[in-house]
Amino acid sequence: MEKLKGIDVNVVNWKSIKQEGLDLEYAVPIPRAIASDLLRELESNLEYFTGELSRIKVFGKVYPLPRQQVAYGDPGITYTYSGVTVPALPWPAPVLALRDFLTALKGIEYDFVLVNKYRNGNDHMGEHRDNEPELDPTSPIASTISLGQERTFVLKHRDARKPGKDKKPIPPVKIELEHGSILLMNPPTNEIWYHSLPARKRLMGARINLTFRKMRR
Ligand SMILES: O=C(O)CCC(=O)C(=O)O
Repeated sequence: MEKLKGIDVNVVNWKSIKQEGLDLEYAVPIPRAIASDLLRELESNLEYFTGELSRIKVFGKVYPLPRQQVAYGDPGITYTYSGVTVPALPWPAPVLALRDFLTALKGIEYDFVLVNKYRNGNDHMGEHRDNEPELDPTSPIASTISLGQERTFVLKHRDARKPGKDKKPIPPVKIELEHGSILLMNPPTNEIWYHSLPARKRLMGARINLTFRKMRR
């Protein structure tokens, strides 16, 4: 993806979103036409996990994952999902180009990416935190690149999820993730806030999200 190299990373208009324990940076640095080329290239090159890795276990019952998923990374990196550990697959060229673009933008050297494909508005991701022990705690945990259908990303403070009198009335933070956008979740966001991508039944378009991470080694 040579076109990514032509984007001037010094003029990106970053928006900072801050609250107690929350530190996000959001921008749309990839122009529409380039983002659409990238989406097409990923759609024709990526193959998603099948079998055991395309299912999740909830309270002991197994369900199909409500989205498609695949993981890439440097040699030696493994990925644990629903109790199964697999080696990250070798980087495909368009994904590597996006990783290098992030390094040019923010100077962070990511070594792993989880790719999620939401085929339409029914596909979603439930509330969770990316606080796995193998993640490097000093790097922005996930630098999320969004391509395709715009979807709402919802963050909820951990105290707003507590039951009964411990629950605090902290409103959720909602961000529309646009085609060609990047969201950085800086520490300590992932300790204190949960995030999700709720279903939006009326939306028909597909979205690919790439969440880059740096593993502790
Ligand atoms: O699709 C998204 O923007 C959310 C991805 C996400 O939460 C994750 O990969 O942990």
